[in-house]
Amino acid sequence: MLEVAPKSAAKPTSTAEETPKIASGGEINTQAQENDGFQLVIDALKLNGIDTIFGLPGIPITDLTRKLQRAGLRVISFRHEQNAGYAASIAGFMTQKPGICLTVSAPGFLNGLTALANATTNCFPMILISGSSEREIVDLQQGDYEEMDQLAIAKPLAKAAFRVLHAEDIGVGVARAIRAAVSGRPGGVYLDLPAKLFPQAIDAEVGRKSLIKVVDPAPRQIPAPDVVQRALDLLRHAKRPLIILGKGAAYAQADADIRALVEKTGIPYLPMAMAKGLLPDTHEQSASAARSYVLPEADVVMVIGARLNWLLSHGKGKTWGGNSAKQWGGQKFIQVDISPQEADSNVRIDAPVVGDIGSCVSAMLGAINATAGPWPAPSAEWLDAIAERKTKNVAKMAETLAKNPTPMNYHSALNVVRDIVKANPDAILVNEGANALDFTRSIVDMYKPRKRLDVGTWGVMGIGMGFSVAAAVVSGEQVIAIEGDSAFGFSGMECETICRYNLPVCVVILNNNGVYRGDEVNPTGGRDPSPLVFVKGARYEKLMEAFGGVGVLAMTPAELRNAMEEAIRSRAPTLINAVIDEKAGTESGRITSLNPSAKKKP
Ligand code: ADP
Ligand code: TZD
Repeated sequence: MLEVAPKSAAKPTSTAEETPKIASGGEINTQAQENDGFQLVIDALKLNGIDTIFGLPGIPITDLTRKLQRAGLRVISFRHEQNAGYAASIAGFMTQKPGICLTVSAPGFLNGLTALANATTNCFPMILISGSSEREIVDLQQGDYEEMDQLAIAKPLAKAAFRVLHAEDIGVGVARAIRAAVSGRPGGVYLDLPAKLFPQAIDAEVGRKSLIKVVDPAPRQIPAPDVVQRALDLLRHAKRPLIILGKGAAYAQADADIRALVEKTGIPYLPMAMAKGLLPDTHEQSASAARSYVLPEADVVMVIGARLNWLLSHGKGKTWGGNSAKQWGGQKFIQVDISPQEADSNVRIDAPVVGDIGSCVSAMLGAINATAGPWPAPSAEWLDAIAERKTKNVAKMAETLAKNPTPMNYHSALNVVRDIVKANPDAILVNEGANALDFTRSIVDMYKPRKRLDVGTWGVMGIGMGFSVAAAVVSGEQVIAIEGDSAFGFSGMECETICRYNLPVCVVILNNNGVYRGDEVNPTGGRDPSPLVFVKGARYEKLMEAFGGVGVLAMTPAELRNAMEEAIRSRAPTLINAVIDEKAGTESGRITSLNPSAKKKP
């Protein structure tokens, strides 16, 4: 865009061709005489096993993206930094390695910041690396191309924020960013790299010695035996025990031990949205289909890797059997979490177990196995009552799913998705929207851990295509993105990215012409449409076709099924515009009650 390179975009000391080559496999070249900031950043990342960067080039990091690619890293270049940021964050969730998002200064940085804040909120390990302007110009407010005090702005939204001013400190900066992102409760970290850092040349030997390969970036945190015993005593004497699994449990990758603990104790469990599939949703101990029964009825609840936040009604109130909105339901809680400050956030935690989930769950299993006699199975009365509700609700759902209305509704479309996911359990499901989210979560069973990626703690729209790209890049698996038409709009341009990298992503838009639904009208009769509706009959599928992918308009479940099967068979970038009834859907999906106007109603 700019003809003249601004001051801050200093020329590197070496041309692209002169850049020292890095040997593949995480090893750095030891032949170079001199190293510059570019090279040291690349070496520091590579040394720590970072092999993929999500970003968007421009001043002052354009050359960095080129050099990263030349050095053998995968650089996935997006159309908007927010989507690159979401991609990085979910790559972090899937791999336990910090996902890296690389942006330009000020506006690019700000575009990435939403994703960084979202990563911190969701406990996803991510590092936002942004080029920035020089301190002296920023501090004296002298004005520079895209000048901004980025470090100060990032700080309240990140778990940690660092700026590196000297090439000798790049190793330390990258190491600290990695440690901060993945140790303890994972989160988003900001790393500020001013333009002047990149061309700084230092002696190659000095540079190499300054780099740090982080040893044990996410140390195990082992709970004390008496803490484990206190939790097990409470659980053992429960009459109506319940286990809740959250996305922290999915993140921990302690899948076999978590399953063993659930099965050994025989306790019914509820998965939070992104913990679905940690045990298959079809597991007989899953209480998902009896959620509204088990929450108020349970007497002891063990929460593993989930916060008692709004998604769990803060552990109190009517959902939990309390008589009023804030009243405690009487349950006793065990909370397994890596953050020592999480306990008592909302209700009393009778037995906090602080540590990493892998260590905590294995310590519990060890203690159970070391105890004489079998674990007392939960009472038949409790299990039968749950089974009865489950059977009733599953039958009711089956009846609804079997209907075949014209036009399609959420249920008839998602009945197809449910079958396709069942037949392809390794596929990764990305999901956003309001009704499109709630119905997919409850209708589509997941069979394997970390296969469901969604809007998370903030219920944020816009994660769709960024998550899809990252999921496909990181895993190589088929991705199925189930999107509300509004939700899709936040990141839809990344269809080009999906096509450019030829990723096996099948996007299904549940298109009801608007936000929540599509039948609202302007009450004044004026010329503008309602703020909640979009162009009727929009042909979203043409967006994928525009970039060489496959677009399908699906009006019936049979057309949707054929198109999804073909997308999975071909692994071609595909967008299916699944047209559903514009009257289908309720305002805000299942969280209508959070609308201020809804609250006013008697
Ligand atoms: P959900 O949205 O599924 O309910 P949350 O994001 O609210 O889950 O909670 C996740 C919790 O998991 C956080 O409190 C976080 O500290 C915790 N956590 C994340 N990773 C680990 C880990 N490896 N070991 C223990 N706790 C973890
Ligand atoms: N902006 C952001 C970043 N996040 C949000 N959650 C919202 C706005 C508000 N919002 C929701 O909570 S859901 C939603 C919006 C705009 C879209 C719902 O419409 P949809 O899905 O078409 O995506 P359904 O299936 O029609 O409900």
